[in-house]
Amino acid sequence: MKVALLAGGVGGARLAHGLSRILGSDLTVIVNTGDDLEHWGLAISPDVDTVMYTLAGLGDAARGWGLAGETFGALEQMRRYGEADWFNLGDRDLATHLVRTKALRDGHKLSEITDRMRKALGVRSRILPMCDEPVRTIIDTPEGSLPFQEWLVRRRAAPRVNAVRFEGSRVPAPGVLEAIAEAAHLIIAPSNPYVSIDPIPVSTAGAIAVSPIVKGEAVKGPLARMIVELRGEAPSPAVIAKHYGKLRGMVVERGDEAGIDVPVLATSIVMKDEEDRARLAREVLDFARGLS
Ligand code: FO1
Repeated sequence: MKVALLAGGVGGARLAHGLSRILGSDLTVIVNTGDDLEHWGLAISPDVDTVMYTLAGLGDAARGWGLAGETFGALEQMRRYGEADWFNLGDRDLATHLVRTKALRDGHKLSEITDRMRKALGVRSRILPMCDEPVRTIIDTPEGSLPFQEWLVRRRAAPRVNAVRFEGSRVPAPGVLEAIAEAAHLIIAPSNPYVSIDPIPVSTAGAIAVSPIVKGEAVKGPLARMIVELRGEAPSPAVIAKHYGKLRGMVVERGDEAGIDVPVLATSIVMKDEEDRARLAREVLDFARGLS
């Protein structure tokens, strides 16, 4: 049974990991690249890397991004040179960005490079960046427009969000539309809808979404505040369901079912460890099968 998963960073990677353990090569993860940036002259794709490292079992579980056991000697040296030190690129993580930057410079596509890298790391599931051409998520704030990572990491998501927009031509990378067409189920990971899923240029109609909101709070990141600032509503899975529209089903935390007008699976959706990831993935797949 083939499955396509739309995913952003940390929450997306955790569900992807659970699904990957069950589905192996039958899973395609379509990953947001709106968070990408150029830093120290290198092409960085944080969400692609978070998914790739997590599926390879190499990710830092506590942080959710970067590699486990990472060191930051290069960052320290860059600081001594007076270079930007607000984005924490680890020493081994740098290898990924060096390989990607060189391959892009040699004319290869981001989707090809990602495929080569995930295979080198022993990842059986396919990881597809949403687009090959650069896309940049821009956060409009009262202090001006900020590229996503500058808003999230450099400014610690402090400036109020007036609007989210995307720069660059959002053409799906080769394989993205085919993977969705071939999939028995399209699943939306518990990622931020505004900055992780909306940038992905595919229809979410007929998808099954896993809520990134639990008991009024975001599982991770600034989503709860963004819902208030962008929509003027209290954060809830119902707001997420309404945002996507035309879902086939929604997976929420027990007790969070109110106001959702599509079939709901209410279970425990916070993924604290690998067992949680595998159990939630199994439940989501069973729910999806039951809806077909
Ligand atoms: N997140 C942070 O909060 N601070 C960082 O310094 C940081 C560095 C970083 C480096 C590589 C990478 O792949 C991810 C990194 N992230 C960092 C995570 C990233 O900013 C976000 O979690 C995602 O873009 C949101 O999905």
